[in-house]
Amino acid sequence: MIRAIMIFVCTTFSGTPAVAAACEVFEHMNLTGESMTIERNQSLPRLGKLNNRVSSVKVAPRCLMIAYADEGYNGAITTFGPGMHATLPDEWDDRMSSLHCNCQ
Ligand SMILES: [Ca+2]
Repeated sequence: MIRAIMIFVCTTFSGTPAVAAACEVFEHMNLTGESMTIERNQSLPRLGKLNNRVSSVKVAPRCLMIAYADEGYNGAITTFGPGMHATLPDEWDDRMSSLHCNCQ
């Protein structure tokens, strides 16, 4: 029993990067497909290969993703708080073009 717990603890922590990405965007829903990571307090004025293709996002604790419909932080704006956003609202699916990842 103790051995089983030790294995569980080791695999749990070894699977966690020392510094997790502050914000991540994904091509498909449920955090799948191509992805891009954004470090804490970094911004992307354009999303490149994922421009108008983001369908789910993940935000680390104490971080906030501010997303824009157009490149260069223009157009419609929305925010995503900490956690996994397995799907985006209809008006944001495949529309995101720039973002900030602000962390405390
Ligand atoms: Ca767009």
